[in-house]
Amino acid sequence: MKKIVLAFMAIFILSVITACSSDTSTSKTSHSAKASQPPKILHGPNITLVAKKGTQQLANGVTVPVWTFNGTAPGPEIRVKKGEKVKITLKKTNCRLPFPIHWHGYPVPNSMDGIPGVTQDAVAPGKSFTYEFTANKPGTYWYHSHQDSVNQVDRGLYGAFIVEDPKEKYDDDYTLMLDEWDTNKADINAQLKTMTSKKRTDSSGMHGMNMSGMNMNGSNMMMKDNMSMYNLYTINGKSGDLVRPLKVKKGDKVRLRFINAGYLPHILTFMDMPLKSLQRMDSLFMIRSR
Ligand SMILES: [Cu+2]
Repeated sequence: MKKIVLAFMAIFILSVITACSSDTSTSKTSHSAKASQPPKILHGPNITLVAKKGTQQLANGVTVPVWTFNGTAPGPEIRVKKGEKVKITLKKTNCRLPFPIHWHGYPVPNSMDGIPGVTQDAVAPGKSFTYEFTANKPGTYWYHSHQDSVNQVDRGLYGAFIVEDPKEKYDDDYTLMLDEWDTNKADINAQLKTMTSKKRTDSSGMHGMNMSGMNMNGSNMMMKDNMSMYNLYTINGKSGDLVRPLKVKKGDKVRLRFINAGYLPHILTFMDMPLKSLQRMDSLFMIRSR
C-alpha cells in the first residue's frame, strides 16, 4: 500500500489558528454541508455517553464508518470542574460491542477504572453503567474503550476528559485530539468484521487488555507492525480544510491541550505565529500571542 505520511500544520496567522494537510488524493472543495460536526463540549458533573455506530467525514472526499460516543469520533469533550462529583453514564442501547470506559491517566477508584478482567467487566450490549468519582486532579486526560482497544479505539471510541481548575485563567482553552486513520475500504471492512466477530464480542473475555496491539497476529492481520496502513492524520476527527480554525484575539492567553490518541507521532508546526513563550507545564503548552 502506498504510504502517505501527512504532517499536520497548525498555523497561527495573526490571531487565527488554522490547520491544513497536504493530501493530494482528496479533491479540493469548500466545506461540505455533509461534514459531520466536531465533537461537542459537555460540561459536568452529569454526563451521558451513548455508544453507537456511524459514519464520519474525516476530510474532503473521505467518509468512513466509525464507532462513536454520541455520534462523533472523538466523542464529546467532557469538561468538569475540580471538586465536582462526576457521574458519567455509558449507555449501550444500540451498541453490539461490549466494553468498559477507561479514564486514561486519571486516578479513579478501582471499581471505576474500566480494565476488563481486572477492575471492571465490560459493559455488555444493551446495558448501562454509571461511572462516579470526584474530580480532584485538574489536567488533561482522555477516555476510551478498553476492550479490543486496538480496533475499538482505532475506529473512534475515545474522547477528551478535562478537569478544570477554577484558579487557572485563560482567555481561550482548546483541546486538540490527534489520531491517524487507515482509509482503505478493504482494511476497514476487515476491521469491522473482526470487531463484531463472536470472539471479540464476548464480554467476559480478557482480550480487551491488549492496548498496544503491536503484536497482533492471525485474528487481526490488518494491524501491521510498521503502521504503514495509516494514511490520514486528524485533529479532533478532521483533516485538511475540515479542521476547525481556532479563533483567538491578539493578546489573549491561549491554552492548547494536545492528546495523541493514535500510535504515531504527529508533527505540529505553528507557522508565522510569534510565540512569546512556549513552555511545557505538566501536560500543556502555554502559548501567548504578541
Ligand atoms: Cu488508555
